[in-house]
Amino acid sequence: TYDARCDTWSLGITAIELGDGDPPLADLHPMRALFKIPRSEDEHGVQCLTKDYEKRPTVSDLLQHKFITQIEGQDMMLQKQLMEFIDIHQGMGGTEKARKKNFILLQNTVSEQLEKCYSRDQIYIYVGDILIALNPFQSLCLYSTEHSKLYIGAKRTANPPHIFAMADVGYQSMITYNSDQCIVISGESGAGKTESAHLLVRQLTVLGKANNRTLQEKILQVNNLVEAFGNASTIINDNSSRFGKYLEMKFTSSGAVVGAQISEYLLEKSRVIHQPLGEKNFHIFYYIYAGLAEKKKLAHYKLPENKPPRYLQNDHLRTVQDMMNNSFYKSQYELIEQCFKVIGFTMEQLGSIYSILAAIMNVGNIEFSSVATEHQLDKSHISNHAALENSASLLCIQADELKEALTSHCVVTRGETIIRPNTVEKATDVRDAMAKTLYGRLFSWIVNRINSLLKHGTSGNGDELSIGILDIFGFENFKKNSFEQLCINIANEQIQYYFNQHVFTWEQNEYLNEDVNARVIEYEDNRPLLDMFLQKPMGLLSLLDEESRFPKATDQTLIEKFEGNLKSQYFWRPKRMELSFGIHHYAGKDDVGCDTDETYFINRSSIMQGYSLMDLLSKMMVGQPHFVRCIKPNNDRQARKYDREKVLLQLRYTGILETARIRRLGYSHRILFANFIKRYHVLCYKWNEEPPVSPDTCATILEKAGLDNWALGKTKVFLKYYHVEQLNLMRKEAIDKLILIQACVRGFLD
Ligand code: AOV
Ligand code: MG
Repeated sequence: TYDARCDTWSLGITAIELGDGDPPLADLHPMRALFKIPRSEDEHGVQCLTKDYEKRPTVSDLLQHKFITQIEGQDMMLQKQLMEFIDIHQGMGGTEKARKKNFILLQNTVSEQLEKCYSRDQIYIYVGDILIALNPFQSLCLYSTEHSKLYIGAKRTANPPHIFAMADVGYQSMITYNSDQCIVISGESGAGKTESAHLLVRQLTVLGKANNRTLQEKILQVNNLVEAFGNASTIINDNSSRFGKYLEMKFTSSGAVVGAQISEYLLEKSRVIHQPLGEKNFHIFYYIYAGLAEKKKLAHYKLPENKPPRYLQNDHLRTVQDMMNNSFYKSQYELIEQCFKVIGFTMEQLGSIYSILAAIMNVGNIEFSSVATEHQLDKSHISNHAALENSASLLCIQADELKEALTSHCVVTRGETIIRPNTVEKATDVRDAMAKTLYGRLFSWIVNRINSLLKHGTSGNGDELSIGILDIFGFENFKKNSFEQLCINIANEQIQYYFNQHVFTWEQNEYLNEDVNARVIEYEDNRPLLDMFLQKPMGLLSLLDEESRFPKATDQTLIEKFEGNLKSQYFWRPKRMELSFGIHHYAGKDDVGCDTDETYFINRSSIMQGYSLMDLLSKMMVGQPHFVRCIKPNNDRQARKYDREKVLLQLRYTGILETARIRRLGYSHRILFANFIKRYHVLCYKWNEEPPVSPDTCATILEKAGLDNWALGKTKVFLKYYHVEQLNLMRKEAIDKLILIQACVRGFLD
């Protein structure tokens, strides 16, 4: 029977889903979606749909005007819209104009439905098998233990869409297909990726029945801990991720969680030494300042009690007192210390971590002045020795050695090593580079330590399964963008590329290879843009790398190099602005201007060295992906405020609508004949029977199950997600029956 709640859940996709006989009625309610049947008419609408259709109506049903008779007597406007839709739909595959018109109609329908859902605090909506999550910007009662239970092993249509359902899909797929899974969360900055990642981990630990409570607790602390070190307050998001995070939860083949591993990418280290106006340093600095002050340990860690360290001086915190009195920081300090302890860090290790953080802050306070010498005028000299001594002592090194490292450098000429003094400018750069490196290494060390502490439960023989959750920094476009935004946006382009590859290219290739008839969908490929960034030796990053090796390079020479070599429609130079360039990004075709003047691009290229995101993507490609698309309904972080234009733009650039189309036309599950038969033969054969592995056997099972719209390829069965749901439920029933019979027989024999 039709569940009245359904009308708002999936309506967003109704217009797109309309076409083939797809999910059952409970999943969709096409009429109301597309033609806006007023709520007061609901009853009527529901009745006529459920009475006359066991299944969801198809386009041919519509075309036969069945619906028109049903809604006769309702408002004329509705009928007009319906006719219009049919015209457009018939035009599909016909004129470009009709297709476009249809697409815009679909887009508006989706957006309208999202708006309706959002106004009722329904923040999750499915588009095909992709979950859209609208940021509610308020706490909703959606994540209780009861909610968590509701979504365990449940059919998708049984409950409203939810992030917990996504965790369940990943988990069930992992067990069903005995294969690794990954959940890719994307969306712009502040859209809710990190919150979604937390909720997924939480539900997965419940699903993984971590019978070892300690392990469960440890896994739940990981995100909090790494985010204290890798997140910071920006003008967009108070808890903005400044690194990419891939958390893999490890399970046994029967689905018990046994451990977790975390990988970090592209930490924005420059934030340690400099924060844009209105932004802050990484959270941890403020937490430990407040926490250590509370415990009267500032002096022990040689932290100043009067003036905040230079690296923490910004608009928000003018005095140390502000920091020390901040009760939120104090409680976070306690929480983080607790996280460390639960995960298994020793007190000694904690002491070292605090010492290094304190050392970084002291390093930042080291100042230089220039002294005139006989031969060289601009030799640098350390003007505040206390900061030098403090840093050296916290790092357990000699102050003299540290001084030497900061104020001089070695040059090798004709086999001879000569020590040259650093200018004040150079010494300042060395100091900041040291602080950044220290922080970066500390972060990596903590991550490695977490990994070895959480590896414990795994068997180590490689037969465990995993579900990876990818949460990176979202796409950013500020008034002034710098090298960091460039890196962040390139990473987002890579994720979009992966998404496109998966959803469009590979999927369509597989249909082709398997001779499965599915319509080809066109999409906007961002490969040329990625090539412009990543190609060697003429891509933007290679050019940057090359230029930064020239001792005389400046931002000016860099820009000239870009302009001379990047023959791409995606690169442009703004008029009148000497030291800047622009990128036409995939995201909304936004032009992101990058200023180089204040940001010293040349000095920052080291950020790109080492860890690339492409490595991660190739790792992820092995698993079966699931996508969560986070959408930010407004820029003001306000609850219940829905900015249509903003949402439409995000729908457009993330390719959600195209995806919905291909997902509907395509098949999200592809199972080898042998695996399919092994799993589902109980539906029409005896449990100990071994029917031949052939397409015919698969067809027999599927027909017996009463399913249609599936396809058989050369080696695989192609199914839609609801087929799998249905099959799994039927399989469970069949197996339960078997168990019952066996139990009865056993009882009888006993
Ligand atoms: P992001 O991860 O996508 O941004 P977050 O997950 O940090 O975004 O979300 C930003 C803020 O939105 C959070 O701090 C919450 O206040 C709010 N929020 C998001 N999701 C929810 C939810 N489900 N329920 C309640 N509040 C929510 V960035 O990391 O900046 O790209 O780099
Ligand atoms: Mg985040």
